[in-house]
Amino acid sequence: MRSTLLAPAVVLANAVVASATLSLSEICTDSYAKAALPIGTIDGITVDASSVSTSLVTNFTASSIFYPTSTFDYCNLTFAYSHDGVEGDLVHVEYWLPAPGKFKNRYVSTGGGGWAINSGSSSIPTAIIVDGVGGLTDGGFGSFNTQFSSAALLANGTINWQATYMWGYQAHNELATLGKQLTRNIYNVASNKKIYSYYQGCSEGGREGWSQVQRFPEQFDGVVVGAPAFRWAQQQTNHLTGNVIQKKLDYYPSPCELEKIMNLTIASCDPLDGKTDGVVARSDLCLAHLDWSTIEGASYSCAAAAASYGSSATPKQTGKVSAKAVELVKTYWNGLHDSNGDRVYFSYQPGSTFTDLQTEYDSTTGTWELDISGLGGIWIAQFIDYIKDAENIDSLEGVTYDTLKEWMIFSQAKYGDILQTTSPDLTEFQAAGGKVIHVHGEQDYSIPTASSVRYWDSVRSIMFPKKSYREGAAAVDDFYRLFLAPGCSHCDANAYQPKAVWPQTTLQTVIEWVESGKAPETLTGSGDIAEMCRWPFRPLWTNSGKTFQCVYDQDSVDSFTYDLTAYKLPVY
Ligand SMILES: *[C@@H]1O[C@H](CO)[C@@H](O)[C@H](O)[C@H]1NC(C)=O
Ligand SMILES: *[C@@H]1O[C@H](CO)[C@@H](O)[C@H](O)[C@H]1NC(C)=O
Ligand SMILES: *[C@@H]1O[C@H](CO)[C@@H](O)[C@H](O)[C@H]1NC(C)=O
Ligand SMILES: *[C@@H]1O[C@H](CO)[C@@H](O)[C@H](O)[C@H]1NC(C)=O
Ligand SMILES: [Ca+2]
Repeated sequence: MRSTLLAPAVVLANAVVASATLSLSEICTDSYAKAALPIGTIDGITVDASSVSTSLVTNFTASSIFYPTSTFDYCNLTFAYSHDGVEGDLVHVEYWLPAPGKFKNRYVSTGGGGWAINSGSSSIPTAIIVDGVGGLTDGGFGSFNTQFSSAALLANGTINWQATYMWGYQAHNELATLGKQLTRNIYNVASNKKIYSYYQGCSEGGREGWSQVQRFPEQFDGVVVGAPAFRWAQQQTNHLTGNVIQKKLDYYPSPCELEKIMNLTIASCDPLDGKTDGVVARSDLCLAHLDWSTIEGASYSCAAAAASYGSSATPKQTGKVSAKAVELVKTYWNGLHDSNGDRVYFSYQPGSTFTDLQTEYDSTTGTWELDISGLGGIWIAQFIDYIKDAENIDSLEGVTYDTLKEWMIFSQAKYGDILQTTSPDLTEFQAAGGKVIHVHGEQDYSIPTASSVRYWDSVRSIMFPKKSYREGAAAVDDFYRLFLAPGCSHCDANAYQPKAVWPQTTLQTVIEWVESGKAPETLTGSGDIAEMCRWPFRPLWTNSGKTFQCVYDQDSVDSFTYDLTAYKLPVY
């Protein structure tokens, strides 16, 4: 009797290497890692055991707006795998491991930004900070530093579908599936014990998070997404809208004239939220009540600036804000319409920087000229014109509002199932108990804030079609909460609205929601912006800026809600 009980215990003690009694340096060896590889976890991929590499990093200090500053030790474990039958395929994954004594049964995938599928060592620390294993992938694009845009086309100019699917959603699904099994093996977590899994990412990283929630409802228990670059076909192409308006109006403002308009917009709209603190917390009220008479004709002056990395020298700029500049900005904020006057897309909120309207100084002619947005241009050049490694399109000759609409419709038709990332039916994710916290800066200059509101509203109306707006909103609250961060720019605070704060402990908040059932009513900020309201509630100070409330305001909801009448098919 005794011996039969003892025997398996002994076997277990020998086989199990990891436990809280081991040190970080004991688990951070190539041989320990090799024994823990998630081999056989995913059919059709082969893990290359010889590729394993481990390195112990001590006293690493990580600091970001996305997590509290922290100094810690971790083990950097990397390995490579390939998809069987795909020629030349090699995907590198990197996992950061906390000390066994700190590990709390958590795994956290992290995403990229722009055309990168990972953020190097800047996002992944969030995992160690919550006592979990962190993961990032290179998507199979070549190396951890290779962007998807370098791998998107094959040498003969055809789309690299393998890379495109990896970018769209496949690489992240593999990263997390392998990462969870690796975590279980490394820390010897019993098979009946849950490993909580999380995701955090902003911008493209936000889109990557949604790509998983929409397709793999059981992959993550909690997801933190910021300003997602989803509704891809519209989002990428829309970066060119400002340039096409400039061409149509034949007006190319100096950066100083645009900055002056922004500064005056901020000054004029700051108090509308009930508190004059330099933050435009109610850009909806700004849109409705902006005092243009304070803007047109205002004098501006900016000193000459020397050339610096990434920007050429600019001359001293002085003048008065022109009627043409005002018309340009009004048209820009009104959003893209086709030649029938039907709405194709929407714009950024007033108060944000005019990034898509930036011009370039030509020192030979002494004039400001068209500077085509590379964010929009690269999409058209590579995915519609099939020019390998192109960074932008050469010109906007002959490009009209209708062309932009056609590019959006074509992009959605050709790449929609891979890249659009706006599937609104999250029924299975909700049923699996998943939770999402979604944050978007209200003064985002690169991804319209209304883009996130639109997706939230698509989820509400598709999942709860029989409920009223407010009942539907309450139903969505059960598993998905959207917060607009007052004054914040694109996945960041805001140099022009210094009191704006990006919420820094959102991963901790979603962990509390998942593991302790504490759903966040508001998100924690700091200083004047101590709390951030969840949509559709809106911030409002009363009592001369002394009392803060999150209020329901139908005009505000209407202001963020657009009817995209230019399309026959739904655009979620
Ligand atoms: C890490 O920092 C602490 C405190 O500054 C120091 O005592 C320790 O020696 C450092 N460890 C290593 C390995 O550098
Ligand atoms: C982790 O190790 C891999 C492989 O040696 C290396 O390429 C990568 O840069 C390392 N990551 C960090 C953050 O040091
Ligand atoms: C382009 O190159 C790929 C990879 O070599 C090949 O599979 C494909 O058939 C080529 N397509 C054309 C149109 O040449
Ligand atoms: C706009 O305001 C910032 C301070 O937020 C200031 O540094 C800048 O000079 C102003 N720009 C113009 C054109 O007045
Ligand atoms: Ca304010």
